[in-house]
Amino acid sequence: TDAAPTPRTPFYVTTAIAYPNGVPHIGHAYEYISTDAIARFKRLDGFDVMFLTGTDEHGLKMQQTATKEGVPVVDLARRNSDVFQALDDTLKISYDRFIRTTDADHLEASRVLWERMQESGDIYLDTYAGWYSVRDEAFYTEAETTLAEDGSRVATETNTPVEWTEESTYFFRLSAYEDRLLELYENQPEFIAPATRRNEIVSFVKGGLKDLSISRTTFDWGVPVPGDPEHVMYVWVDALTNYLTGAGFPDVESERFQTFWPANLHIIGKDITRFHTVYWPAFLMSAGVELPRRVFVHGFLHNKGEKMSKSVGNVVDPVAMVDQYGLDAVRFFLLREISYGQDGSYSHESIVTRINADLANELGNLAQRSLSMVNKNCEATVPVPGPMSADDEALLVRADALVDAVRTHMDAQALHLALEEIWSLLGETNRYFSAQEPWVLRKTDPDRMATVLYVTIEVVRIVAILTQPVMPDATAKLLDQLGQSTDARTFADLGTRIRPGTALPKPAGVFPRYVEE
Ligand code: ME8
Repeated sequence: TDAAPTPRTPFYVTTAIAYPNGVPHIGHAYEYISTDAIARFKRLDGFDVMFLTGTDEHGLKMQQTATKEGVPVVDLARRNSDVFQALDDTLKISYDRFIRTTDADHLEASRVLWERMQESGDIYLDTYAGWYSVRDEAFYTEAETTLAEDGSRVATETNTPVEWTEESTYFFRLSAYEDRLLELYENQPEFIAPATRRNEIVSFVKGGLKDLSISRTTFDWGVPVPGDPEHVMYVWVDALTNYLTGAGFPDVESERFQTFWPANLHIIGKDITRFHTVYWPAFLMSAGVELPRRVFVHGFLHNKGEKMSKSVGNVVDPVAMVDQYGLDAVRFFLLREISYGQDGSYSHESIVTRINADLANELGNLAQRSLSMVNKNCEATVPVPGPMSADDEALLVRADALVDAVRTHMDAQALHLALEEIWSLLGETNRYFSAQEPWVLRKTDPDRMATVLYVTIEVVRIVAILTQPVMPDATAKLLDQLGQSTDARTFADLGTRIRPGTALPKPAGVFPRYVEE
């Protein structure tokens, strides 16, 4: 009888859900690409991955944009949500579900979460009087605002306009969670990463927490408050709940919830750290739901170092970027160039440099040169290697150690270091290839040439397998050219060597140089 297959370890990863009040920009694309690389990496590493992304459709910002555009808010949400989903498809984002907060199961999840917080005695009715930024969908105390020169008031941190708001709302007893939150940051230091973000949040919470207004009565575009439909939930309450909806909440007995909750990783941008690392764990503690394991905060992308803004006119359309440079190049550039967790900058020049130096030269050339030599001189099959020299052995030992090094970086969300590690091996392999001069060996020692080519294409195979999460298309082509069937491309396949005698198709360049028009 067959042994029962070992169950794969689940891994639940999410992106923030974007406001579809406009179309996506490159910052959104960056978040989706980076999270997708993490999800793909985990799948190739044998995990049972669930990857959730989507759109955050309620709230005043959506309502006001719709009014300004003269369209019903449901239509605005649908139209732009579709654009976000189309972007995901263009970027080959391998999500398992694209959630919309107007989905029926999400309304149900939000209702139940609210009821559970209410049952805990953490929700009470009062009057909110304070400042509100529609752009940030956030409440600010007067101390968190500044008077601008023209006499208008803005949120100091985000420089967005705030308006005075006074209405009857429900409050969440956030102040009661101060100690428990600090305990969480203390006992589970990996809950917030990078550490700089963690430190910021710890000092914010130590500064004292005020109860949070969690409903609105002056507009109705939101999830109705259970038992009091004059109120809609504050958009962040229902937005954060999307992560639970994706796991099947409120059906906590379901296989999905049992498998995937708590989420392993929430990926978010730096402007929404407080919502995810203060409000969200407090809501879950109140509702008696287990907390996610980790929130990783990525930085902001700047165009040539300048903040993107519609008024400056430097908002880059990610689809145009993909049209210009190609998808794999854009994905590679963003993940290799920017230290994940810090702000980063992009420019035409820096993208072209990465394409030509890292992709076309270091990887493309090496693959093309070694594979064409195999094609011409080894009857287009993987050659049989002879005895290994010390150089051969050293290179293969290093290549075999790569997966562990890369995994360590990926588990810390150091995506840039994972790629740096891979490219450092490529540098070494290029030096090996030049030093061994297989094109000379072709005449002087064909057996030795066969060994050098074998070692080189074996390293290219290892690199291609490990780079799939970042460049799914180009690596698929490369693995085709290496004669690797589609079921021999996981990290488990790094444990065996490329098989001599494997027939190889005629190679063709996979990483073209970028040539200026
Ligand atoms: O905040 N660079 O939606 P959003 C990098 N609906 N990332 C950026 C960026 C930039 N220039 N600008 C924005 C929201 N982002 C909420 C989220 S989650 C329960 C609700 C990131 O459309 C931003 O930090 O304003 C966030 O992670 C994501 O894009 C969506 O931003």
